[in-house]
Amino acid sequence: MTVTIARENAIAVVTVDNPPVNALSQALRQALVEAVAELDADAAVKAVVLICAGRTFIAGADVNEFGKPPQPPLLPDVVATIEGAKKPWVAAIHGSALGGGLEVALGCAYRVAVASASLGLPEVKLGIIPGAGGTVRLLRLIGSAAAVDLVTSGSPVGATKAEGLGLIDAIVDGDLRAGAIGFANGIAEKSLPQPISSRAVPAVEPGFWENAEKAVAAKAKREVAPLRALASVRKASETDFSDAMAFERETFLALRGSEQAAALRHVFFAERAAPRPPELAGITPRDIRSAAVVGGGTMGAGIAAALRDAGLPVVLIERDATAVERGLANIRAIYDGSVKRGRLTQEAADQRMAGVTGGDNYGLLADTDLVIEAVFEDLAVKRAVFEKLSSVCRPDAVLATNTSYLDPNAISEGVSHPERFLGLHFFSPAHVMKLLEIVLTEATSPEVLATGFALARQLGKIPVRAGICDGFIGNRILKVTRAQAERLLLSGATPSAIDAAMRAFGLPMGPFEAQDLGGLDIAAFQRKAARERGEIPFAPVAERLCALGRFGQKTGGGWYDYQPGDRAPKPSETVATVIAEEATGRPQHAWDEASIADAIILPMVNEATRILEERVALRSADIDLVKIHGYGFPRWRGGPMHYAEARGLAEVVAVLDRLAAEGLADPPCEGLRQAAQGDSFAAIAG
Ligand code: T1G
Repeated sequence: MTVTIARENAIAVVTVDNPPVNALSQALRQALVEAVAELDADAAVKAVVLICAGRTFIAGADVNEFGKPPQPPLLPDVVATIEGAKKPWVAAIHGSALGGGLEVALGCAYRVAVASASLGLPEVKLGIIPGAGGTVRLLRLIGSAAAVDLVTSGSPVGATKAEGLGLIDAIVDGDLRAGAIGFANGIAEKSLPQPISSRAVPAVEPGFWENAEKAVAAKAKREVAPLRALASVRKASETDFSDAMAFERETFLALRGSEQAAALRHVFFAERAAPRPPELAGITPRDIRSAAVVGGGTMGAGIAAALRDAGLPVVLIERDATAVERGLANIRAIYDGSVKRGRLTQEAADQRMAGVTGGDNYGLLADTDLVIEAVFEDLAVKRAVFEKLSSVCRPDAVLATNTSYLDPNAISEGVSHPERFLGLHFFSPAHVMKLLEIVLTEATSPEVLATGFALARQLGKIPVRAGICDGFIGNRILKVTRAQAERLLLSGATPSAIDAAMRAFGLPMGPFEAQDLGGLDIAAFQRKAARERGEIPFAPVAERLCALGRFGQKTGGGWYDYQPGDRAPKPSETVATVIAEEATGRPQHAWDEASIADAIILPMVNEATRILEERVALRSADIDLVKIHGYGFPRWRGGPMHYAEARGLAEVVAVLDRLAAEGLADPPCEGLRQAAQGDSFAAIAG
């Protein structure tokens, strides 16, 4: 880490260089305090530019220091020192000024930025709140409403919006360093602006804080930090600066040690580790500059849109001209929806569509770098596709299947150069869901696996390596969750109580609402395939509902009844009768939210541990990412594996033993018992 000072006539340029993102380590904080003293003492210096080397301005406090006791100089003191400097400091921002980085910039007398810069206070996404004056200075600069939005959402704003808010003083065109020096020369002879900390807080409308609290609570649900952040901004508007700073610091320190903060930090680092798995270190991926999708249904169209969103030209192959048109229409519908929701301009949508070529001639793929198959989940149909691809594509073209439940080893039988084949399991809607399970076959080469991970980075997805088993990682766990949910139905719980308990736990919806939304027939199809493999899937009630044609919302009834045009689930007498019949003779239990959550979540952990033992997943954090990004597991719980470790694996084993003794769950697998001895999954996987 270095902080260098250069002098451009009367302007001193302080350059921070602390790769990879100029995080505010203890050494950097110390160097900034020393720079203020040095430059205050230099009469030749009339103004100071604070700029960063590398990809970004200061991106925040060093998250690696969070688990340790704070070391002086504390960031609030660093910011106060800059704010109290005798010479005006100008923050020159590129990349992202985030968290403590923006707080340092708020200590400066001025802020300028390049147009591509972003500024934000993402602390609530780490389960904390700004801890160096962000909630106390911001509203003094941009007003309470804008400050509340920035602080409680954690979302950054671009430089143009920042300028409109008054968060920055100017946008610099061209070279930032030269532009910032020019700006500094322009203010050097002016009197220092009033420090933000001593500015008055703009008044708010009556009821502002009460309305803000309702809005933030509705969005935050069970996350603690956003409401605490709001409380800190409100405190800043109702008390003097020093009291507000004390309140902010006290709140920040209390949250920093919280379970939610630990969970969100775990996810933060897991997401950053995922695209660069250690087992692929040093392996060069193939370049992907063109792609094709075979199959223009829901998944194929979503995958094509995801590829286009990443700027790749796409060929959409279907079996005939009519199917091609239907596939193109499916992609166009995705972009029309984005335009309608204001996510894309019409021009951008047209440009995305222009990059898609439809055709029913595989010869179009003769020079395509990557082809993803997304046709009907039938082995013979898929094999036929890959037989054609093997004969028309380049031998080094990467061939991928998007299958959810079939065996990629079986699909790839007969593919030429099988080392270039892998599974790329997208989640619907494929252009939205972040998770991408990258499934290797017995033949997949490390280079092609690395290409899958590089593609994920190109698409902005979270990649997780998966070995082959029924359902890979996510859907295999989902099968256990659904079987568990039915076990609870037969022991006295109702679909509504189970769904409510899972929503209370933090899931976006419960297992029965989710099945009604997706359709019960999909799982029925998978259970039929499982029976053909000699397995005995447990779904006595679901089987009977399917036999009654109750496939969910699309048939007006599934686990719940639905009034025409109304998607609100209503408890169903028909379903209650089927449950009662199937539950006959079975012991009944009194269930509450906590016991239901245990009986659903802990078997999830048990199955996930089996997945680790079998090396289908290599790391417990990968399984957390699968559940968070593929199935909506709450981030603030860190994922099922982090949740289990935080709760204590010995307790998890004890609860599962109790449930198993009552026939309500499988007993803990050997790997879970072993992990419990060290209270960590590291013993059986990283
Ligand atoms: N501390 C330490 N390391 C960090 C870091 C941070 N704040 N942010 C990123 N890294 C590492 C990351 O682990 C990875 O490391 C590398 O940088 C590239 O990250 C007092 C208390 C800045 C937008 O929440 O949003 O300030 O794997 O792959 O896609 O009020 O990183 O290469 O070894 O994400 O270009 C507030 C979090 C902290 C910013 C860049 N700040 N970071 O994205 O690169 S709390 C944040 C990001 C705070 C104050 C409070 C992104 C990025 P490695 P990357 P990127």
